[in-house]
Amino acid sequence: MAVERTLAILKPDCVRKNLIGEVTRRIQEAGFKIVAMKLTRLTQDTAGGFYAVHRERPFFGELVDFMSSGACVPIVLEKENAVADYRTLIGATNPAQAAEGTIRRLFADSVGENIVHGSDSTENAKIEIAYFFAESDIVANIA
Ligand code: ABT
Ligand code: MG
Repeated sequence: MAVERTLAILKPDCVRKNLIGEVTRRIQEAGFKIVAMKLTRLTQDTAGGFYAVHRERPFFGELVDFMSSGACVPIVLEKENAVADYRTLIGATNPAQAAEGTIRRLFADSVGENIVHGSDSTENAKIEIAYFFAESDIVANIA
């Protein structure tokens, strides 16, 4: 299997609940290597740009309000099969339907406030990583 990168975001609800450490620990224990990470706050514009594919959906306004409501933590993760394995680790979009033991099942309140983001394909991972990080921000080959 190929080594891939994926974009995780610890969303504003994760930061507000003081779960940055807890969620990051679970990600690392699952074998993902952190190769870039920062604390930032999205604006309505940058949150809307990130979720542009959902622009026409009825929940878009709430999604943008939520994602710009506080700080978040974008993280670039590296691992074999990272995109699919990270989606498995976080669980389904709706925490009520997420598998037992997944990050969303454990910590998320609702489909709209679901603790973490994960890229859904390697193509989107590349686009999403570039949305937050320059290639020079990514620390490759750390032990
Ligand atoms: P993200 O990792 O945030 O992209 O979530 P995921 O890929 O699991 O699910 P998608 B479909 O991409 O949802 C994007 C965000 O929109 C919210 N949402 C989605 C709703 O609020 N209501 C809905 O009916 C659906 C389908 C959930 C996601 N994020 N947040 N925050
Ligand atoms: Mg998505």
